[in-house]
Amino acid sequence: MANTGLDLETFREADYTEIPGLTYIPDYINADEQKQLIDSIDQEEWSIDSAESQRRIQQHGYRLNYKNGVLVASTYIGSLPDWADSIGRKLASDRLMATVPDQVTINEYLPGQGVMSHVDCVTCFGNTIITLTLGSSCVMDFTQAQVQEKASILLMPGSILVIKGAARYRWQHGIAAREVDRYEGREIVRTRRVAVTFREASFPYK
Ligand SMILES: O=C(O)CCC(=O)C(=O)O
Repeated sequence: MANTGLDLETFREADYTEIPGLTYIPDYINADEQKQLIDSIDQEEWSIDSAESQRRIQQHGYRLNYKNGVLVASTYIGSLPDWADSIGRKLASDRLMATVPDQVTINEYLPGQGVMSHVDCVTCFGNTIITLTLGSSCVMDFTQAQVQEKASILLMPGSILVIKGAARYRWQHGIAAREVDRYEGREIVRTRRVAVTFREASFPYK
């Protein structure tokens, strides 16, 4: 994929100022590419995340193994699929990520599914986490327990969310398990969402 020549200044202004380090970029991937990406993703093997959530996931690059929520091992499982590598290169050439990401986790959310509030593993991933939304929109919630603050952001299909700095390390992010989101007075019915999260695996877990 070509460098989109993003005007990063524009997006810096569009940062969610209440959460330093969070940048939302709509329409990063166009509708045709989104469809092609979902087709490519569905050709790969899915596995079940955990007995409780039953969410389907894929991991590429490195497979992270968790036991009771704690990272116990990371295994190199090969280079990223071409489509993921191509988006990863675009993220790096758009200067959204310092290096080309080498770990990709894909989460499938059917209506009613979500993900618990969490901070992405600090020791196993680099400073920047980028999540691409395909399929359905959804509302992601950011919470900061110490100051009891909460902010929600609507993620539209084709958008990316860049999470770094305080947004990465001080705030937790999660998605409520529900079928309809309420956002700025509107009700938005969820359909199937496929979220592709790009990360840099970091030593010693490489
Ligand atoms: O669904 C998303 O956009 C984010 C997924 C996520 O937080 C994770 O895989 O750790």
